[in-house]
Amino acid sequence: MQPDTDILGLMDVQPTFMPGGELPVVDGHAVVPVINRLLPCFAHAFATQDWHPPGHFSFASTHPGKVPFDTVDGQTLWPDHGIAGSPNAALHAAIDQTRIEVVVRKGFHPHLDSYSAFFENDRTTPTGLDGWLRQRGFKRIFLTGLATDFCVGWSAEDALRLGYETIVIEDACRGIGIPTAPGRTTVEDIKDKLLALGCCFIASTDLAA
Ligand code: VGL
Ligand code: ZN
Repeated sequence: MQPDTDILGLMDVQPTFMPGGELPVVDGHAVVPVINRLLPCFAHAFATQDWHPPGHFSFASTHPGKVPFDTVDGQTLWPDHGIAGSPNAALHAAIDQTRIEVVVRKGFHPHLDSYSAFFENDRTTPTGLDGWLRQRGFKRIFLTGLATDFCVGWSAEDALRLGYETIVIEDACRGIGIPTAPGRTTVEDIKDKLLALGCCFIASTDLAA
């Protein structure tokens, strides 16, 4: 480990993505204790929050006649979730925030969705995180959180393209898993894409006992 240039990223560890939340990821709450065991292995951490205004473009409820998981122009439509300022959009209360030095909120543009921590889904509007990480000298990013196939996966892809060494800690993530082909979901699809880009996948036990 390189304490000055390694950083742990917590992606959307928000109750809105956990059982009982608006867009529950199966077993999503299980990432919280894993992340709390990983945090002491790092001197630095950052977090993201999905942070949407009511009536956001990505909500099925915004599109008459549409239901969650329909698509419009390639955009997957979701249940209303991650409402800026709502209790379920907070970072999960049990997360130890001691080492979290910056929190990046994304998805606040009403007409643009944002999965990645680096760019909105137009893949050009930056969140500013790259500048922050670069100015602070971080070179290697370890990713955790929700969801493997959206926020984590898209962030990993952008991190790799931006030149960061990128490691996904698999058991510190959970995926949504939308079917894409027989026997395949968005989780397998993103993993194959990330492996081809040079992403590493490890287990939390590789870092923390
Ligand atoms: C996410 C679905 C909808 C994510 C955000 O950040 O993983 N997924 N909005
Ligand atoms: Zn969202």
